[in-house]
Amino acid sequence: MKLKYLVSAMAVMMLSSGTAVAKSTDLATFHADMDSCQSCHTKPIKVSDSETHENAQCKSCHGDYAELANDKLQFDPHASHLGDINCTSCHKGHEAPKFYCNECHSFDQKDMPFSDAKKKQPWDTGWDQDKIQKAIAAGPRESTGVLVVGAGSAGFNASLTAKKAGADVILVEKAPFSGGNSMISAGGINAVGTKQQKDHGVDDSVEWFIEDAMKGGRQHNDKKLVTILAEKSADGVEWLESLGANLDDLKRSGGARVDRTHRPHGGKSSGPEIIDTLRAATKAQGIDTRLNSRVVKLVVNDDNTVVGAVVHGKHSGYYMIGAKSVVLATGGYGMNKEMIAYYRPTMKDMTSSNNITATGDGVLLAKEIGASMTDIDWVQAHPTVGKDSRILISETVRGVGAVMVNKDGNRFISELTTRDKASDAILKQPDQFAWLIFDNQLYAKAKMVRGYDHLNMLYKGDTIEKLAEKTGMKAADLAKTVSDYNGYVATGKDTAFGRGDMPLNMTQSPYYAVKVAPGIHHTMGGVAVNTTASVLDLQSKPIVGLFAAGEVTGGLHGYNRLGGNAIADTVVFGRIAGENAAKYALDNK
Ligand code: MEZ
Repeated sequence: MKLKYLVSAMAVMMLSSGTAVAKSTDLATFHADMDSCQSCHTKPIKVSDSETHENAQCKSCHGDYAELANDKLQFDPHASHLGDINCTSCHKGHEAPKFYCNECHSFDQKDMPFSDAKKKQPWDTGWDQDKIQKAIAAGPRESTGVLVVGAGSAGFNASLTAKKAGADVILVEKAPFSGGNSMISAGGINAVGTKQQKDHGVDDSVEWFIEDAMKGGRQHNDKKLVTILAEKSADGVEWLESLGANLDDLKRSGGARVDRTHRPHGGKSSGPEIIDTLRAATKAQGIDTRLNSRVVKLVVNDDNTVVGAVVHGKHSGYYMIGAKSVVLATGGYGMNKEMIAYYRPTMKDMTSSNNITATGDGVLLAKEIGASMTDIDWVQAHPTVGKDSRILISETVRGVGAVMVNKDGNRFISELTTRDKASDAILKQPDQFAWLIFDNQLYAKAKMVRGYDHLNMLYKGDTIEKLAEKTGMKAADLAKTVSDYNGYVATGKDTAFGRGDMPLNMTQSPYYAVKVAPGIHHTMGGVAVNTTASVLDLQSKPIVGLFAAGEVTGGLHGYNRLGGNAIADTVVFGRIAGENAAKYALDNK
């Protein structure tokens, strides 16, 4: 019997009878009972913060995720959109397991092995100032050219670029898995002048890209940053493709006048595609990537030049890494309730579509050493987060053709307007929610919709009347909405709300609806940066040795970000930050 089957059989035995292996309340005790500490650990025991050896051991005995996939389960955590992450992210050796899926979903996961294990205090609650000061006083335990903080798309792109430029790189990530918010992004990456646009006959220009982003941001964006984003966006797509990502499909996002959001073919979500690619490239480049490693302080010398950071590692404790330059790629603060309550109190009770990692650490770290902030209180609500959930219903669904109606079944705005306007409009509807409705054509075309179906988020009817019945919409109103909309598709002109792109009519049964409401999605404000991705101080001068990219920064998106510009930001400015951080490190060796 293969070990993987043996173990699941044991887990079932434990759960059903409480016999045989019942005394093992955690994974470590269980393995020690079976064999010895060496079934997981090296001898002598030395656990790296990434728990690399332990995870290799898990996979060598139990198989990799593909082998563990179990299609008999309603929800299979081993075949998730998080990709190939550490087993110990969820199956903690000496602690109670943590079912990370439930940070966003609410799966009824009863049969997780060792779920009765006693909870140990999580390793990274609170920052111990004494230990931070001791680590600084002890001096760097090791040194590198570039230290990148945060392993989402911006951090991976910065690391790969810095390494390519010839610098030594260490990439640290506080979570037990990499990917950040980028990993759960579903929409895609905006770019102008790509081969894909040419192949699809899309006429676009850098000027249009800039105008759309500025209009979306209500002209509050830093135009110099927007111009760089537009000019370098096609390069960004080519770079991801050169690393192995597929971005063949195109769709239109809200606020864009043409199709410029690049996505993987076959309707796959863009985040997992991009992050899996970047993870693999980082590994192939041998970049020292450390999980469970939280940066708790930026270290500066007397003239406020950044000379490294103090890291709190899960197993290695507090230590200082000396670095010629540091790149902050820590993401936004959309999951930090206190920061939301402070900067944007009107949104404090709103759900958030963000990954649990988006806690604003970079803002706090940079502020502490005198960085300036831009637009820090500007927070975007995405109009279509699953009502009463944290699951984003991607803008792609509207881009591919879904129609948005209120609780009675009436349209109230163009589905492709910008997010700020769509969110405001929903909040003015009765009961402050909306339905996205679509038919079987869209279901077949947009693969992600099958994911929502799998999560039981969709209402379904064989006819429009049946759909109205299931959702409580007014049948006559909904029927008129659908009939009017089909008329607009036929004539190519939405005379009601001026929607620009209507790729599908709604004629093919079954019909579907998903209930949505606005949720926190992107924090537009953050650390102030210039065009070289240098972080600026309160006098708007660069803080020497400190760079930043992605959602931790402010200025690029103005008051409201357009869909598809966040991933573009992480790639374009991640690469710029990596390049300049490497240059600085190599020039100051
Ligand atoms: O850029 C985004 O945030 C995006 C495209 C999100 C989405 O609706 O899928």
